[in-house]
Amino acid sequence: MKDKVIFDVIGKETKRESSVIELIASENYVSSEVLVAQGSILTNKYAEGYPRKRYYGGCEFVDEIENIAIERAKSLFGVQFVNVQPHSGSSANLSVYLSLLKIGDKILGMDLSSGGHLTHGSNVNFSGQLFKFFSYGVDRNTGYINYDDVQKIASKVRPKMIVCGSSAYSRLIDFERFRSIADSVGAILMADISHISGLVVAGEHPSPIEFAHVVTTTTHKTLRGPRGAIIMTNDHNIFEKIQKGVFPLTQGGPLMHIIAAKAVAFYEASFPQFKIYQKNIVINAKALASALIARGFEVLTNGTDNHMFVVNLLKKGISGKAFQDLLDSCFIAVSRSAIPNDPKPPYISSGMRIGTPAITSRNMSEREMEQIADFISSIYLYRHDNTKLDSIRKEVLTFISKFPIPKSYV
Ligand code: DSN
Repeated sequence: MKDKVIFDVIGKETKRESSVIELIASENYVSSEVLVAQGSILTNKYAEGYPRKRYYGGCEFVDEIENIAIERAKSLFGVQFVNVQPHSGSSANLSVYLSLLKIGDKILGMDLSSGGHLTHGSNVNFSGQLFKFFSYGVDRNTGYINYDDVQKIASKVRPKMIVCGSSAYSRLIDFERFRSIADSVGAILMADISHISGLVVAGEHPSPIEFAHVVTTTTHKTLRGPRGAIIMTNDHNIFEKIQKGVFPLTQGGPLMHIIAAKAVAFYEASFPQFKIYQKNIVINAKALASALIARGFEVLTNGTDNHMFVVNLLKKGISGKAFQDLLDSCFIAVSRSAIPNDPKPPYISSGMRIGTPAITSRNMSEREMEQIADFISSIYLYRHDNTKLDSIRKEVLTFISKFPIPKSYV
């Protein structure tokens, strides 16, 4: 008998996803082929180990799938070695740290409130608890990473590893400069490109592959694949350590259904349409940032080079959490975000992160960015007027109904 309880709730989530303007920078809509692969019978299979070196029998077909996923990722990113097994960005980063460093080693990463990630040294995360993390932030005046400051901190701290990449930084990352800083102190450079990997594949953001010793990325953000991650390197010695660091050090059986879905996503990302999609993500992010600035919102760094930006709400007298809840009630999804030197705790925060990967998948363009900025601005203006908010809610629902979620992209 069907589990009505769970499938009813999945039905509600399906409706929610189709009826909100999705501006969460890390979310996207996968194709139905990605969905079918990740919902396939491959979930039944245990395959601890790697192709042709498994600890279970009957792995001939999952070997084929994993090899295809690896080859596709190699060609997409132009890299020599790829591990496609990490279950998530966090487990990918954990595997890298534990493979290449000793517990307690010093690592330099980006501060969480400047746009870094939990796994880049937060003290409530394994990273901050197992390793001695130091952090760099952004320039107080410009909001950009100040590479001279990073160099100064690195020279003082002399970390074993430098982590670059972020969850909420809207400007290009200079991987070459990071590498020269890492070299100057003998550190390994890890680039976590989880947010921007789709842009990297499409040439919309410089690639870290030739500069970083090791690169991690999730597969479900701009890359538009299933929830999961991969680890890449051009260094054979590093790769051998990473292989052991993923299995058996930090993971058991790989999720073969997810690896198949990753392979499908890599296939989709190899088409010219994917390049156009990534270009449009950036065009839309720039347009939405400008439209919000024109309506009196303060955007960190005054704009963006990538798929997202952060709105500073300090002068608006509303917290990130309160604005996120307000927008949620009007069918617009954003994620609140800390801002540099945020006076509020991360759970409340003073910023709002906005991204365009999902709405660009729904074929919105610059014209719609003006409309979305109008919605956000009116919702803020009429936040205490429920009648007015009700009429905006209706307009949002009518607007979003014109942009169905695509089932396929190639
Ligand atoms: N939670 C993800 C994000 O929203 O950026 C990063 O892991």
